[in-house]
Amino acid sequence: MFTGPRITACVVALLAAAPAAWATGTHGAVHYTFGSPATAAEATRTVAVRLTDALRIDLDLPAVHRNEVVRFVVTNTGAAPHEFTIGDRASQRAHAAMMAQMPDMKHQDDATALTLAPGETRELTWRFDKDVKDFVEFACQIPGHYDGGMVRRAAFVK
Ligand SMILES: [Cu+2]
Repeated sequence: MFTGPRITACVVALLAAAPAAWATGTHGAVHYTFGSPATAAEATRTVAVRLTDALRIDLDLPAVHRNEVVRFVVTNTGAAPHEFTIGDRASQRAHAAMMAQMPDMKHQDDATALTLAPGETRELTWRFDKDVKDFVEFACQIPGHYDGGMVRRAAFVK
């Protein structure tokens, strides 16, 4: 069983905001409806991602396949902070609602989200081991960015 990052304020808030989309297990464990955290060493694929001030997420990932482990190497090429979050439609909507309430929220201990300063490069590795309806969603949840188009989708292939 995954017993990784402790539950963060962000995740706790999401649990409150969207109880149907999230479920807790034993103490300290976080379970996601759209996959599981993984390590870079487990990756079966590496994808470069660029976040830009034009509110674009540049990545070449039209589809993810079930059980693929993808290492995202994310660079913020802009002059403003950006985020890279992974989820499904429901979780991204819940995250957007949270960020509207707490716009300064950071995600240091959240396995599904990176907050990147200008010029920064960080990594996130994700195992797509749970069926996602229709598509996986990648988004920047800094207020105004998601609505400005800072979202990309990848089809989920079973
Ligand atoms: Cu952004």
